[in-house]
Amino acid sequence: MATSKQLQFIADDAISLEVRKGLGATPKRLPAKLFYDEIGSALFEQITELPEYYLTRTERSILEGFAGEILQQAGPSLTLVELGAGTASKTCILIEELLHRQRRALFYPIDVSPSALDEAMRQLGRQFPSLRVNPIVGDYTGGVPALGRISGRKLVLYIGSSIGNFEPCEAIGILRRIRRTLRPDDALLLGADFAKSPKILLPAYDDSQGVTAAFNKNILARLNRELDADFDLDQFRHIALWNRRHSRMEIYLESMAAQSVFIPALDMDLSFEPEERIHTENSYKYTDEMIVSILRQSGFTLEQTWCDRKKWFGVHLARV
Ligand code: AVJ
Repeated sequence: MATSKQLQFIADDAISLEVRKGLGATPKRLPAKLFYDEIGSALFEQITELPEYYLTRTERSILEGFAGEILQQAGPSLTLVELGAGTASKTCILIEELLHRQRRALFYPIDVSPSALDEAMRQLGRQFPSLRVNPIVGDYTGGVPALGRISGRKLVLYIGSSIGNFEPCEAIGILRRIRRTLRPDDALLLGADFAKSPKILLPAYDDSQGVTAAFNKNILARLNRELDADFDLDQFRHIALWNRRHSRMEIYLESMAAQSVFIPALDMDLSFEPEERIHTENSYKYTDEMIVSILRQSGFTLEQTWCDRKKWFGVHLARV
């Protein structure tokens, strides 16, 4: 008979369930959102400053160049909402321009990370005294009903190319749920990375300093920290591939040997063959047609696109 001492506690929180499902599957996978613990978020910040990672700086330059046009197109008297705002570092560009056009403004940053929202509050409060910030802690992928209760014209920002981490059908689901909270005058501003040569894409996801490799491996380090697992990080290598058929970058962790790993919190034994991979991320790269298609299928119409001169990154304004 089992005594209470022999009964093990098996973790059953949301993360544990997803890890169990992903690492129990063939081929093995882990959800990309697991990247973003405190260490992973800091590593991502570092990625955005790498010479090879053009996305963040290209999107920022588009916002800097076209903030006036974007707000003009969105319409007068705007309230800003940002999905996955993080510390809202690129949003400042739009807020600054907005406060040239109207005396005061409201901003609803939405993010799963309370600490990121605190940081956004501090920064924005200091920089823009006439901005009222109402942070919302939560996951926007299931929709944010509270947005439906905001009065006045909204511009919903979904920038940063986060949409690229979702399968197109999931992206449509997310956009649909957002659309339900919008009225006819409201608009969506969607930032997405364009499909381009793998000569540009591959280094962006496999940089020479190894920051992206560290970002990817942090997911295993996190399982070691949080679930007491014994992944040997030196026995896995970071792999980035361009999948042309699906128009996406794919990120993997590849086992460098036959090895076994134990995850005590899940009471889970894993074995890896040499070169066996864990799929950790897809990053979809959109063509104009794909953008039009996901917007249309989620009930939006594309009104205008702004991009950089090389057409590496696009910022799209859509309406219900
Ligand atoms: C935060 C989803 C936009 O896909 O480019 C960066 C994450 N992964 N390097 C992206 C990421 C590897 C990033 N997004």
